[in-house]
Amino acid sequence: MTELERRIKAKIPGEDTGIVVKHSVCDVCAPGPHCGVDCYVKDGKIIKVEGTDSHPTNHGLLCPKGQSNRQYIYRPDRIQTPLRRVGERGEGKFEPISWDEALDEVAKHMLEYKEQFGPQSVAFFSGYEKWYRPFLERLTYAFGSPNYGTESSCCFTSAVMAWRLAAGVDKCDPDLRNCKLFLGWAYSGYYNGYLGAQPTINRHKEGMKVIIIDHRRTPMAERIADLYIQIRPGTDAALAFCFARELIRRGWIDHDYIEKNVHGFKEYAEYVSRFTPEYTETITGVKPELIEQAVQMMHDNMPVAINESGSGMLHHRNGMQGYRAIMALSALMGTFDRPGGQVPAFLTYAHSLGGFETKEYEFSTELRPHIEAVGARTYPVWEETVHEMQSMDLPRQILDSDPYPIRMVWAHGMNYRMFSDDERMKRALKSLDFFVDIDLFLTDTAKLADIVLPCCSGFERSELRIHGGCHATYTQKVIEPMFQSRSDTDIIFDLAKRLNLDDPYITSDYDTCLRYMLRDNHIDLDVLKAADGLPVHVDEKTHQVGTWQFRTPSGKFELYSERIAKYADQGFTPLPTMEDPLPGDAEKYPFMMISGTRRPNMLHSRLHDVPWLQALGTAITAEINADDAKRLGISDGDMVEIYTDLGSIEMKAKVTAFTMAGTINTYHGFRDADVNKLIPADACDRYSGFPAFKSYRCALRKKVTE
Ligand SMILES: Nc1nc2c(c(=O)[nH]1)N[C@H]1C(S)=C(S)[C@@H](COP(=O)(O)OP(=O)(O)OC[C@H]3O[C@@H](n4cnc5c(=O)[nH]c(N)nc54)[C@H](O)[C@@H]3O)O[C@H]1N2
Ligand SMILES: Nc1nc2c(c(=O)[nH]1)N[C@H]1C(S)=C(S)[C@@H](COP(=O)(O)OP(=O)(O)OC[C@H]3O[C@@H](n4cnc5c(=O)[nH]c(N)nc54)[C@H](O)[C@@H]3O)O[C@H]1N2
Ligand SMILES: [Mo]
Repeated sequence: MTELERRIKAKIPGEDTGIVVKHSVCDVCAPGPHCGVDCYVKDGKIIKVEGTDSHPTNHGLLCPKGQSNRQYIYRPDRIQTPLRRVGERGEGKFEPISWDEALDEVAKHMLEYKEQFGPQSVAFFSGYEKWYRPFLERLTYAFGSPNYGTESSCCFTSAVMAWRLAAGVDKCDPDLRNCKLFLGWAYSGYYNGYLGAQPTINRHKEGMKVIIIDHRRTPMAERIADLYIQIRPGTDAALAFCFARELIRRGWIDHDYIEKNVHGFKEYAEYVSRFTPEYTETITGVKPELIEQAVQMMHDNMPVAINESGSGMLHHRNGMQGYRAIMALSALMGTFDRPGGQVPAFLTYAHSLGGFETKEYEFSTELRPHIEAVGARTYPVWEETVHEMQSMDLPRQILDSDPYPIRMVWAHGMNYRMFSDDERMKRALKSLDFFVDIDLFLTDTAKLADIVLPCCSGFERSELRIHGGCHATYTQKVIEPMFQSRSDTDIIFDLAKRLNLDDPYITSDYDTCLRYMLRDNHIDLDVLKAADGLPVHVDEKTHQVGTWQFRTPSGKFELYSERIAKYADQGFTPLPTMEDPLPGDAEKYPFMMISGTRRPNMLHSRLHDVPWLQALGTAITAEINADDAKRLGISDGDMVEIYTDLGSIEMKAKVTAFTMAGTINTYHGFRDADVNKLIPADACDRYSGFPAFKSYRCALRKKVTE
């Protein structure tokens, strides 16, 4: 082997080897930390990826998902050209067509439905991907439809609702650096946010105390919990009420803070007074001694910062109110907007929290028409606080045409298996007059479409990304878009030009729109673009701790929500209250099913077909407590059937001591054992519309094989 061959084999960049390094971000978690990725490119192909050493969020690290980026983007089922359906819906038979043919046909249908049924008959949807959302939202409203909706109708937004109702802020960050106790409510950092896990472990080593509250004994709980509390899923509100009661009873609350900043304290104190430790145990399964210990630890280790969970706390019938109950503790302890407590944060751009504000919201929503959006009537508290369609109600409205028909859906990366009762969603998509899906891969959802459009991956485009700690990147296009794929935003602008829209922005281009959104920031897009795809620090932190002006009707932290009070006649309660998370037939369906717990090597449905990650164990498993398994005669590795009134699925049993007795822990997004077949659409939170993915009654039996 020559020296040059050796250098090429070792993937060493250089003029002689023809290998160049280009900087981008990992687009697997969206939004996520947007970890910096160095792509080694030779002959237009990425031959290696590495974390960017100088990157402020990942400091050179990449998780297994990030490491597998090449296998993800070079999957053999990438869509190569725009496609037009020639077979039955779902059959997967398509003919290749040109971009012009495809977009002309789509625009023709859109304009027809607009003319015949009104612009609201066309809905626009985005799956988990976030980077193009401001543009898609503006397109929807410029077209005249109110029906822009996303995957965020079942992800995290319920927490945003809780915070907007309580304080008028989008979110809060636990102030890890300054707290003495980290209340890790549903905290599983190793599995769903490893970059945040290490600082937590480091702070624990420095003496920060940790309480973890989870129904599963996670590796995180094993490693750092000074106190681990195992709780029945979906019952956290009761525990939070009991903590509140005990703190109030002992006088361990901040009376001055409450007097100045809190609305509804008296009513709240009166409500929580019934949650004695003994009563709370009957709901949560948590022993009074543990509650006692936790409350004492909180008092001894002020200030307390509380973990904020994106789904574990929210995928329950009472998720939003439960979240409010937990966050209320920060108001009682006087730690909201105080060092070591909950620090107010804003969605800066495309669902990322940069620590500074932009004009994204204005750009996205200023053209929103005054027409009732999908879900607005079913979920009035959602409509009150969120201002986009509640997509969980989309299948119902498509099928029932109530209050008006939806004829067409334009979707970016839709995965129908994301929805509860997903067979209903599939029926709804099949019943549409026209359905367009844009994806990298010919997914089962794309197979239902009339027109499928190929988009490119993050490495095949340049785009703005925001990172926590006031950083922004304009990424480098690392390779040319594969086959005929294009970036989602180019597709949006191209469609917009065909729709006769009276909007100079959505008919222009990506950078023009960005300049509009960044117009009052001290961010020069040209400086970002000249930074070789590396992050630039943005010197404009918007919030100083301790200065928060409550954006609520009372001007205070609302334990009693005046905005919910407007809907009291429809049975919504202004105080967070405890509701039974598990109504139904306990004899027939004795188990509680938790679905979609995160795993380090999986991200929803998008990585199931990536070989390296499969090798790390994507086996479809149902985790069952060892005592339950013994009682039912189930051994590790047996096939079991999990069933509800809606259907049944088969999975391999994983018998474990880590899962709580009476619960079954499963994973979502699988073609063959699709857990969302089992959860009816009405098993959801009436406030947020979020499905009860993480607390639904089911039964279990061993599969008998002849
Ligand atoms: N590797 C990986 N990371 C991810 C994702 C992924 O798919 N893969 N998805 C990302 C996305 S979109 C989201 S929304 C977030 C979700 O992030 P989280 O909201 O943190 O969600 P989970 O990991 O499901 O839950 C965290 C912990 O809460 C526990 N839990 C579940 N239900 C309850 C409950 O009722 N009470 C209590 N006390 N604990 C409960 C679970 O056992 C788990 O250990 O993760 C993000 N991170
Ligand atoms: N049972 C159960 N169900 C759940 C959950 C649960 O915990 N349990 N979690 C819920 C939550 S929190 C979430 S976030 C959702 C997951 O939300 P999903 O939308 O189901 O997420 P993905 O599986 O990543 O699917 C998104 C699609 O986008 C495509 N895609 C990737 N990049 C791009 C791009 O740049 N452009 C376009 N146009 N497409 C792209 C992918 O190929 C994929 O087909 O699932 C929800 N459903
Ligand atoms: Mo999510």
